[in-house]
Amino acid sequence: MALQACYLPSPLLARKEGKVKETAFLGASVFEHHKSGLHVPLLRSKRGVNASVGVVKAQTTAVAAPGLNQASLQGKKVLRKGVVVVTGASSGLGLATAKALAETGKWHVIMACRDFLKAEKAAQSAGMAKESYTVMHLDLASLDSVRQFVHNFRQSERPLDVLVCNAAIYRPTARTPTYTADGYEMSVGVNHLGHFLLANLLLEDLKKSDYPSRRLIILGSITGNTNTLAGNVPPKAGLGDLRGLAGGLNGRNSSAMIDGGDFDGAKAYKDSKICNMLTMQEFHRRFHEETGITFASLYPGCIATTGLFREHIPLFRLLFPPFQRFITKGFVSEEESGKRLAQVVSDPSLVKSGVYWSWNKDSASFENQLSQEASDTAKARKLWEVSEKLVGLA
Ligand code: NDP
Ligand code: PMR
Repeated sequence: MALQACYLPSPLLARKEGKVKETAFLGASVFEHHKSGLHVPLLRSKRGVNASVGVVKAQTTAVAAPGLNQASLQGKKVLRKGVVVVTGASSGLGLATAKALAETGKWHVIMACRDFLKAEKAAQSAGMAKESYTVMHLDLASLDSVRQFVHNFRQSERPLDVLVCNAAIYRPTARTPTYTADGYEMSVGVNHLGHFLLANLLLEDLKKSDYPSRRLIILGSITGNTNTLAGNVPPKAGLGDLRGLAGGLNGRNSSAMIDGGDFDGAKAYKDSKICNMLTMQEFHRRFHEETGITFASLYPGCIATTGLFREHIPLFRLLFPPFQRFITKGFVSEEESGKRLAQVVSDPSLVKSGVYWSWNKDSASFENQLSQEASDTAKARKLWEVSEKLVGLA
């Protein structure tokens, strides 16, 4: 039987190993071995925790748990790194966040990306240390791929402490819809439905984590909130009564737009962001009290230089950064936005659940107000129920 050394969840440590004490230090777990010379890591079988540590020790070779370094194995104090999955970490905000977290030395980043090679190269050119990240394949445009990712992640036997649903596509110049492998309009399929399935499946893994603060973060945006100037730039976001989504969002027997209207690529993106913000709040209502998991969304600022605008016309890509930098003053660099999202992942002061975070001009975080539609509880429930059906959870 293949066995791997790993950390037991803290309640198990307390129960099975009277000599081990856990304390929380700077958002990470510190395991202190009280008896000197206790260097042998605890062991767990592939199928679960092995109760008989002594027997197992005699039969197996210990293998360092993923995310553990040699120094921590040899020392008396062992600090477990947090494990965070970041979708779309191959560019822009996701990459900057992965880099910011990796640089702290306290996080192992699972870069969940559709293009393995691009992600690997991005991590290298960002200067991320090899042992600070793992690239795993995830194509949110395929529900099979989402399920496969979850399977592969579980095979890795890493715990899951934080999930960041960051990946997105924006198709402002598309005249006709494109579709995911499952037949859903691409922007909503990738940005909302793929993440909806991923987050629901990985909720089980977050529940099992012994990390002091477990979080599920879903990116929102100002352009999905019609209580802002940016949110009033046409086409405005709006889900209507969800008739297009309920009809299958497939452009054949239903519209490719959530509200049942004519296809508009820019609106589809903004609609998907409303879905992201409603989903976060519905997760909070359904699971926060029971699990203690923090659910959060955010607007990281206008990161006008990222690949999100790759399909926009060249003139837009030229003028958008100076427009945001000098006119609206909403511009934020990729590096700064990465620090903001990294804060939502790990800062002990941002632990409140159900919050949509934003930052002021001095880069101080605050709890922002969502638009009426983006905080509509009845719509959030309906969106959840329809989405469950579309991704095969109900
Ligand atoms: P980028 O285009 O730079 O990053 C998007 C990431 O998503 C890329 O890594 C991309 O992969 C990935 N992705 C796209 N499609 C898929 C898919 N099918 N499966 C898996 N991954 C996929 O954009 P940003 O960094 O700007 O956007 C990140 C998040 O920030 C988004 O949720 C966006 O809505 C949000 N946001 C951005 C703002 C901005 O001003 N830029 C403002 C507010 C919110 P690949 O590299 O392979 O293309
Ligand atoms: Mg906007 C007043 C402030 C402000 C801010 C913070 C943004 C953010 N935008 C603002 C204002 C305006 N924008 C105004 C006044 C205009 C009309 C000239 C304008 C236009 C505009 C366009 C055409 N803005 C855009 C676009 C896009 O294609 C981007 C978009 O909607 O992507 C979905 C966009 C954005 N503006 C923002 C932000 C953050 C975006 C990008 C993406 C996003 O919401 O994720």
